[in-house]
Amino acid sequence: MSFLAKNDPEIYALFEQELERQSYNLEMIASENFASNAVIEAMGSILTNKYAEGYPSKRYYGGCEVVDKIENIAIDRAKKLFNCQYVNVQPNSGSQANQAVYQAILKPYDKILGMDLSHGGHLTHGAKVSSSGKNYQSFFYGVELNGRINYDKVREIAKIVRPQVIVCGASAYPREIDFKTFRSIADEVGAYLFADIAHIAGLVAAGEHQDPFPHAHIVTTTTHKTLRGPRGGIIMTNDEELSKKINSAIFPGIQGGPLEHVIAAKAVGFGENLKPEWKVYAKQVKTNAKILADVLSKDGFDVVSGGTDNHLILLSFLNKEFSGKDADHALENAGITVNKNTVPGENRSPFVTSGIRIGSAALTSRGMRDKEFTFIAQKIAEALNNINDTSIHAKIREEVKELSSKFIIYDRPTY
Ligand code: DSN
Repeated sequence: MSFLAKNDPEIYALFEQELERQSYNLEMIASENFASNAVIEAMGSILTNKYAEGYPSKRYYGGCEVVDKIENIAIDRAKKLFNCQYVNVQPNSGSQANQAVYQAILKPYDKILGMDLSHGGHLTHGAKVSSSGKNYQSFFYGVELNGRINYDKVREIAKIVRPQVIVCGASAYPREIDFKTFRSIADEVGAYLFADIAHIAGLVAAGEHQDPFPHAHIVTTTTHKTLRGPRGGIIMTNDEELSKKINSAIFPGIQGGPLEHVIAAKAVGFGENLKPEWKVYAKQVKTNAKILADVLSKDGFDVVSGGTDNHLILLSFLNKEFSGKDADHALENAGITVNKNTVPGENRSPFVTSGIRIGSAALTSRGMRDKEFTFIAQKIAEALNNINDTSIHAKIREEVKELSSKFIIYDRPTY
């Protein structure tokens, strides 16, 4: 019997419920994935006991000789993976990584130009409700009605705003990000280029997406999305002066003791990303997303931008009677987990929306390929074409369970 089962049956029972949910539903939230047992083991480890404020060889506590080695391995692996010189692996999340970047390079009320949240950007790219929009003046570019960034328009806006930093990278953008063009815009207005590659990092690491280096001055990513590591963030740069400012911004700027157990798990995750199999995985993630786009557009659904270059697709229901919220709910009943999302030309509130975002990374980790993704796309279409028919949703839920049971990811409890 596990320690958890013995010591805390109440929490253990909920872990069992969550394992069941993750095992028998189809997880298609584009920012989620399934970390390996090795990553999970590293995260749930004795390293949680250690205080290590500071950086390797420059700590404020004794007894850091082992965590120093682990943190250095995480740093070295990330450097190799993303082809850069300086990495901070301590950010507890992507949001904290981004907050530290701003703290490193901006003064209060400096100007940020980022992608509008409702066009696929992120809260931390200047949204008014986030500290990035409260501590700094934020301005936005977006996508055209065709769902794509118009780089000429970004240039026009940048020339008017004259920001200190331009943020590129998105949470709900199905197309390749052109870092080179972004850098030319940043250079024209004398701004830093900051690339947040949280969503696409696993593809970048595999050479399946344009590399943000050498174009971006600073790059951040989370480690748990397409990278499939533990929940957390990292910050990268090739500029030594910037790296010093970033390190001070993380500690003592906004964080205290680093989560060395998570840093160990980041190292394990990066180790997996460096293996040749990773390239096969990332390629299949893209293939699977394309299958979703193809099947659903053939079925009459409006796939934003006409397809995808990465791990996600956006469906727009502006031409349908139902909303993103309705679609999210119907698919949830059918055992398929997605999230509602705003779409270009949005005319509903962010709580309702006219679209959904669907990702392929998590199910690809379970080993699902072309045949399964074709089937899943057909089931998504069937559920949406019968948006109010709960008996059809219940039937699909059974079919989803049957498929899922053939691709069990955690064959033994990992908690
Ligand atoms: N919340 C994440 C996403 O779903 O894209 C971004 O931080």
